[in-house]
Amino acid sequence: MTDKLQLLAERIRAARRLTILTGAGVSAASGVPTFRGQDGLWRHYRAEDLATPEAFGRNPRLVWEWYAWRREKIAGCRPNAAHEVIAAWSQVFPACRVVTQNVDDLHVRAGTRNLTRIHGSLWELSCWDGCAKGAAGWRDERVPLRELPPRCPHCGGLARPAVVWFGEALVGENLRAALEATACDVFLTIGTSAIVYPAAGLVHDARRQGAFTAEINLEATPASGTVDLAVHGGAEVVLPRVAERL
Ligand code: BV8
Repeated sequence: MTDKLQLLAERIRAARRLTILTGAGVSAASGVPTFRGQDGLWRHYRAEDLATPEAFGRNPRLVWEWYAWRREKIAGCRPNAAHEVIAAWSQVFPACRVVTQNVDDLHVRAGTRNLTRIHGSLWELSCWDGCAKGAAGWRDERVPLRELPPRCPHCGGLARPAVVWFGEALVGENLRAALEATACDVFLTIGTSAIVYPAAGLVHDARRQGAFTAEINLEATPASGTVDLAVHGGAEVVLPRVAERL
């Protein structure tokens, strides 16, 4: 492991452009449940039953009960050492870009710069009925939410979580930023099962452009066979150990 950490530190130190893709595993040490792990969110629910516009259209209250529960759980969570190292690198490296699939905003709370939240945020809502003012979305950090489902403050219609559901396109500017970030010298994919696209395709795009690619995860994923370096360990343990070698 130590040799791998030393190699990764050397690659990061020599990099001009560093891109970091994160998934739920980066927030696991903060107490935020992952999706597909042993105690994951999807074990109690089927993604298709909750994280799709069809599911919301069928039963907005059920979907909101799930998101309200996640908001309450995440409200009590704090950024962990993995978030802190990534935030520090985003402030120190002039060309460090962070692309997260996470909707918990813990990277935001850790002070991460050049951050693209490609699946949106649990702390932002938008108008399900698509009214002009509500379509852009608004921040709502109330815990608990007094009424379920919450209403759009602009038109009184249904509000939805401003996240990207399965079958929904990513917001154009976020997808563009994520794709641009694959033009880099070092691409780290950290704490993601590498199953959800287009996020899972980014490491392949980076490799095709000549980036040194590395994965930090507790277990092997579909990306493990692609990356130049696979480090098995918790992000909250590995990242500080790499940082101390820089
Ligand atoms: C789209 C909602 C097109 C918010 C989520 C090819 C190309 C394009 C699309 C597709 C494609 N193939 C299939 C699709 C469709 C689909 C998809 O990818 N399906 C999968 C299931 C096969 N993709 C989409 O629908 C996307 N939309 O492409 O639209 C389009 C174009 C035009 C017009 C219309 C449509 C939208 C995808 C976004 C879906 N929304 N969530 C929410 O409620 O959260 S996805 C959900 O999974 C989360 O957002 C999460 O971010 C994401 C990925 O999960 P992970 O973060 O990886 O978490 P997971 O639990 O799976 O894994 C955790 C990992 O951490 C594990 O590996 C574990 O070992 C590790 N770990 C745990 N602890 C630690 C750790 N690692 C390190 N340290 C630790 N301590």
